Amino acid sequence: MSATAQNAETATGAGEQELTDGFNLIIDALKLNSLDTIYGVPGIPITDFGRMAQAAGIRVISFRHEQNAGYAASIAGFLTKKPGICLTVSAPGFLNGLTALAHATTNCFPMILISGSSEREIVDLQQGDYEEMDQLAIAKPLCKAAYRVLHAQDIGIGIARAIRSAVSGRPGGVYLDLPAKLFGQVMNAEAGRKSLVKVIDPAPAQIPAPDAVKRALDVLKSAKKPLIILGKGAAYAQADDAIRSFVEKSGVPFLPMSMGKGLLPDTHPLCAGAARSTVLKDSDVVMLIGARLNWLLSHGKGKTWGDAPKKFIQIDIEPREMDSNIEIVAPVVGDIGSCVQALLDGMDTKWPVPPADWTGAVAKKRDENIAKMAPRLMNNNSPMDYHGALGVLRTVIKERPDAILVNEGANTLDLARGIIDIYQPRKRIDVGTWGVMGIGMGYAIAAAIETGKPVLAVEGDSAFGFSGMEIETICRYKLPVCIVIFNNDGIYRGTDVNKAGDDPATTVFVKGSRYDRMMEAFGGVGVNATSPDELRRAVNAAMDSGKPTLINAVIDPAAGSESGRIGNLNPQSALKKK
Ligand code: OXT
Ligand code: ADP
Ligand code: MG
Repeated sequence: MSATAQNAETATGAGEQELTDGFNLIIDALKLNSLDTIYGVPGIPITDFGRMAQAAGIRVISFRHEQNAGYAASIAGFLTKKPGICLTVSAPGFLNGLTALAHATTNCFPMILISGSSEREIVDLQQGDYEEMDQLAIAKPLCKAAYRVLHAQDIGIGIARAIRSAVSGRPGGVYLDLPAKLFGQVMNAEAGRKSLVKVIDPAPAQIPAPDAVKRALDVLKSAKKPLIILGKGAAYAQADDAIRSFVEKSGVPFLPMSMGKGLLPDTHPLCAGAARSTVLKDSDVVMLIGARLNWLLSHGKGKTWGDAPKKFIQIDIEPREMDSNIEIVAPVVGDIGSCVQALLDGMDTKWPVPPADWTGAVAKKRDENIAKMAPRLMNNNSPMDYHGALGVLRTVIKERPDAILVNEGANTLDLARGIIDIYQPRKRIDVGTWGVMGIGMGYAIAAAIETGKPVLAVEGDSAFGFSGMEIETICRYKLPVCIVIFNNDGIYRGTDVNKAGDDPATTVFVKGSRYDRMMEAFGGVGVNATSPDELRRAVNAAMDSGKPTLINAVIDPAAGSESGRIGNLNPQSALKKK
């Protein structure tokens, strides 16, 4: 039964017209568009809305902080290609959700932040309403689109616009402002039903121009040392079979970006993940599929890319992405599914495999790097180092390739990215384009809710702190999430000393903290693991049982390096006192 019909039973008396209101119309509009999960934090003016949505069959996941609910919504968008919905109260709740909305936009994830707000008349005259703030104006520069609905009859259109804006073209974050008064506005139920919009074909296929496809194939065919880079846009596109066929048919080595891992398994013979520096430097033609030439790819220039001339082919839905950093000789604008299919269709049966000296050199470098790493992953040191602990987790994922890996931290992130092989698409989710700390628990919750698969969250102790309170949410909803905290007593390392006074150094935490005990406070399983063997036993038990578990993995405080693998980005003062 629709929420409107349910409500109508109470609103209709003999001879009265059937009525609906803002609450019910929003719920009906979401359901009509199969938006069946909301991540949020209740409070004025949306408390009753959350209750009513839950009663109407929408899954409403209540968090402890809006930022985490927002990150959950953002990754739900990435995993499902439907906009993730985050619901917040006005001003402070809205602002807490805004970081995640900006994050979704930056990462090209579809998300809608729906926030209650104060009354326009009072806000615009700045008369000091409860939680007064001009939220629409603040959200606008941080998202793809922002809308406000003032009248109940516009709710259907408002939500339709928000959905279409979030998922069409380059996906992103959308803000929807719903002033408190809107929720209670009453209107005729039949007119209300008619005002709702089911969005038809919200993300229409964008077919690439045949000329552009031919140009791209010609450039690729001419290459002596070709490389394909698969980014998180390729993972988002859910064109998994076409992408795999294209890579295999072309015979070109591929380099997955962090969240592009698993589109083809990291163990695939064409995977060049373990020969990253070599392929970036030595390749002559690079085809980017759903990856931007931003800082993560050194903007396509500089010593990372070597001195030899290089040609770039780029496949992206956003035309303005082309030439953003350097010249793209073969831009292919369209959705990745359509583009890759067109490329496949355009490859004749006699497509030449790349020269064997190139593919052989890539494979040799990759195998050398993997062999060099292998013994380090097998150590059983206590306290653990990153390699010993990650060697264990690598096996856990190998044995459970459908589990989702959430990963944040600095060393914990950078080393896990290289060491833990991923075997299926969209199974690794992490800090993304901003390298942001705090996505951990929100991502873990949404991954479990949206996919029903077990989740392994590998967290630096600092990273975990940004969203740690949500372990209560994980226990409350009984989610199959196993959190492993790489506890090295601090940010990057736990060894810094403040020589100027009694305060601790800026990068260190309480030594020997027992994060596992936090989990026990909420009825979850907490384990303190001091060796790889203990870690293996604890993670396997958690993944097998599906019980919410937090493992405090004790890591040598001296094991990490400043900022992990991006220490080069830290500015240094020439005047700093030693
Ligand atoms: O080819 P070469 O020889 O170069 O070798 C490469 C690969 O070929 C090889 N490789 C392999 N070898 C063998 N086997 C296998 N399987 C294999 N796979 C790969 O390994 C090397 C490296 O490969 P990789 O990683 O692919 O290559 P590289 O060169 O590193 O790639 C470059 C990048 C840029 C693409 C990559 O480094 C990358 O993706 N980096 C992302 C980095 C990032 O986003 N970091 C997070 C931000 S750091 C910092 O900002 C932090 N803060 C500040 C802060 C943030 N971020 N947010 C907020 C809201 N507030 C504050 C904080 C607070 S981090 C942080 C907390 C840190 O402390 P924690 O306690 O949480 O964590 P710990 O550090 O553990 O203590
Ligand atoms: P990574 O960080 O993995 O390198 P980026 O976030 O930089 O990936 O790039 C993702 C790119 O994918 C963006 O430029 C975005 O426009 C593009 N994109 C996202 N979805 C699609 C799609 N369905 N079709 C084509 N391009 C897409
Ligand atoms: Mg740490």
